[in-house]
Amino acid sequence: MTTIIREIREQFNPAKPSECIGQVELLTLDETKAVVSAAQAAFEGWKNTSSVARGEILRVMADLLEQNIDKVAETASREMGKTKNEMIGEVKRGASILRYYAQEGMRATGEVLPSASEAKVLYTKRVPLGVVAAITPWNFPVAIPLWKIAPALVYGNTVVWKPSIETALTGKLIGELFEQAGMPINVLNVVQGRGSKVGQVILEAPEVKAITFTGSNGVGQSILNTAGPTNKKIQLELGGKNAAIILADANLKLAARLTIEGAMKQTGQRCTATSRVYIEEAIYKEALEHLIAEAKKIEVGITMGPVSSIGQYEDILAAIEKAKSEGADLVFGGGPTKDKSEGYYIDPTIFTNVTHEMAIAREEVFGPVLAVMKVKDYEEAIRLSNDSEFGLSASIYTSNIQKAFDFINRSEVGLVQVNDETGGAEPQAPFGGVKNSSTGAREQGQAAKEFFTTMKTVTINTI
Ligand code: UN1
Repeated sequence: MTTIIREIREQFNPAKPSECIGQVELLTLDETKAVVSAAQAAFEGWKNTSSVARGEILRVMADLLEQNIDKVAETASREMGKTKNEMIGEVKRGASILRYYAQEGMRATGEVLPSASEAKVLYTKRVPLGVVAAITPWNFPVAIPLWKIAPALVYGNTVVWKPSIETALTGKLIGELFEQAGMPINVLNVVQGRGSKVGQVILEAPEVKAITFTGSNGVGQSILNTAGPTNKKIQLELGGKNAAIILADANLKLAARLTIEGAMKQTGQRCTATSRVYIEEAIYKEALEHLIAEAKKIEVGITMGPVSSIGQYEDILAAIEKAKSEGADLVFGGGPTKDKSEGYYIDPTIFTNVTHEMAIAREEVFGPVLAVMKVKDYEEAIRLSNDSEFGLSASIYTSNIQKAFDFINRSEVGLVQVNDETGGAEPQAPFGGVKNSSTGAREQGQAAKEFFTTMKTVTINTI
């Protein structure tokens, strides 16, 4: 008899750090290897299940998720700090992602092409890859896993999913709901543990054919270093330093509301968060007043949750201190809302007089912090907004159609917004960035097919 000793991890509530909300057992390295092998063994059967039947399980899962919306939202909210309302919105988004990919099981998997020879039938057929690893972050503990897992499964892959250890309880719950939905054994496998331990085993496993990851640039780079040379397919969604431009002809109230929502929703912990705003000097003063008025409406602890962990809390406060020491002017917020023993709350924070030499204009903060810059005109704004190592999302607020189209053409990002906030994503639309924000094929929509399948080109000679 072998006794397996697993590490137990306790999860704490960032809104009340002394409150333990549950425990999770972390898998050993040997168990992780066994899970990957089991996923490989399950592949043949899953691949040979019709895509319509695979999609049907996703549809049942969507219903189950909605039936359990309160429990899932409550667990995730207590685990990573997002407000219950924000979390309910995310669970609904998760259900709609599942429904979109459930339907995908009924859509075309290839195309018939003309051949140079009349006697030949030529067509393409999408086929699954095998075992796919999904490594997901804590900031969207339901939606991001589902927008990776659902397409991976419907296209016929088996999945090894490692949720962030920070949201392990939410991951466990999602795994249990998939089981209830009728997912066959070992088709979707939840591996609980640290990236540096079980994550490494997954990256190195020869059975794993593709890795989809959302998280930090540092971890993304180490995934490329480990798995890149072994010819695994890799999809990385990394950081952002998303800019908004407010022109003199914009609807200033709308621009200010959406810029603050973009910056502060989910306490700024989104890779799509607005973190820089360039305002034309003609309306600078007025626009700044609107921004501050919008920030004042936020009630920390009610409409804005705490940041997710003590690590996040310290990193964000350090970024605020650095901005002050580099000479930016603090015009709103700028510190903890209360003592950290009462929750990791940070005030919505706005800096002005920011320059591109400062870290606050260049580095991702992943917290409720907005850097404001005054620009002479649109040309200066577009030049500065493109002056970034990142290229995920960018917004322009204007009523000038020429400038809007010019921005669509020249903005170096994957997601362009006109009179809308930098964040947000709909299941049917491709999601991803350029520069250091993304690697590999786009996520979501029909674009997901590119990553989660490969193609066979079939020629039939009918003579
Ligand atoms: C959104 O803005 O609603 O990790 C989605 C992130 C992104 C997803 C953002 N990959 O924040």
